[in-house]
Amino acid sequence: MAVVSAAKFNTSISPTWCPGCGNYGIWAALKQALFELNLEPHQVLISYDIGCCGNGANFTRTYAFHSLHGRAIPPAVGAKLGNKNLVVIAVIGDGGAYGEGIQHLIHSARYNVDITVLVHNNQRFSLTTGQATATTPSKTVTPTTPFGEIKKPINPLLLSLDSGASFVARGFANDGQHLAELIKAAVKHQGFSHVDILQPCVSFNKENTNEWYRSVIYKLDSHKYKADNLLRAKEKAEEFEQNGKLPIGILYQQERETYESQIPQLAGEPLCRQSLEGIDCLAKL
Ligand SMILES: Cc1ncc(C[n+]2csc(CCOP(=O)(O)OP(=O)(O)O)c2C)c(N)n1
Ligand code: SF4
Repeated sequence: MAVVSAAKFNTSISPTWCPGCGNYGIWAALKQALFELNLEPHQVLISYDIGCCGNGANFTRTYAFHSLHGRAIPPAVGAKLGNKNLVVIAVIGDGGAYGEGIQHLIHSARYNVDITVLVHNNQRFSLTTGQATATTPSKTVTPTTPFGEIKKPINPLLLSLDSGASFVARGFANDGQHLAELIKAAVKHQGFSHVDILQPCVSFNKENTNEWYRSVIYKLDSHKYKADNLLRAKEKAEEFEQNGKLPIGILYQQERETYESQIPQLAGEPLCRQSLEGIDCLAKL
């Protein structure tokens, strides 16, 4: 019998994340979003980074590519250029997205490739037991910062706004319904979508706990906050630094031509279906 729920995106393998990990909420919201978008597993390609978040590759039934650390975005871009009919998503941690592979976030935002990047932001390199990343707050003690982090954290939403991302949002792992709505909007958006997801890591981040997040998070009211203004979005992105509050929701959305829509060779049939007949690859050598 056909499965007609988000469970159709399950594999036979159960998640191995720590009990209480925020990755469970993100995983459930992602499957719910794909289900509500009426997508079938074969219509979706998820490129996973290395890390706890990347282990979702084993538990989620879609096409999947498990990349190198910090490199989930380039294969996602390649997949989209190769088959524009696929829904393409990159799942990546803050260590990979905002540290080791930060250039890929900046450039694919600038290109406005039509992919969705979901960052599991737990403010630690969690799979390798909790070292500081680029989003770890100053003064935090971790295995690599035993006397407290002395560097200033980066603001990932400001970074992608400044890089030209046409959809920028922030979600919370443990507010599944709200997060599923954000993921749906991000996937539907034609262009580069960046969703930074606040994700409690119960094993290696004892500061940014579920309770702490709930005390500082508030939802953007779409009747009062219009996400069409870059300056306003930047102000929202910086609110935590100003008043200690973390707005979740869509901060910015703008229609802008995608990279692939401007390349004549990508018009018509997806590249992977185009015939190579009559093309002499060595002609100009
Ligand atoms: C090129 C490379 N550098 C470092 C590592 C070691 N490594 C594996 S997982 C990981 C931490 C991942 O942290 P993050 O990207 O934040 O994801 P999380 O585990 O928190 O989900 C590191 C540093 C690696 N596998 N490859
Ligand atoms: S180490 Fe942290 S991020 Fe990794 S599975 Fe455990 S709680 Fe989740």
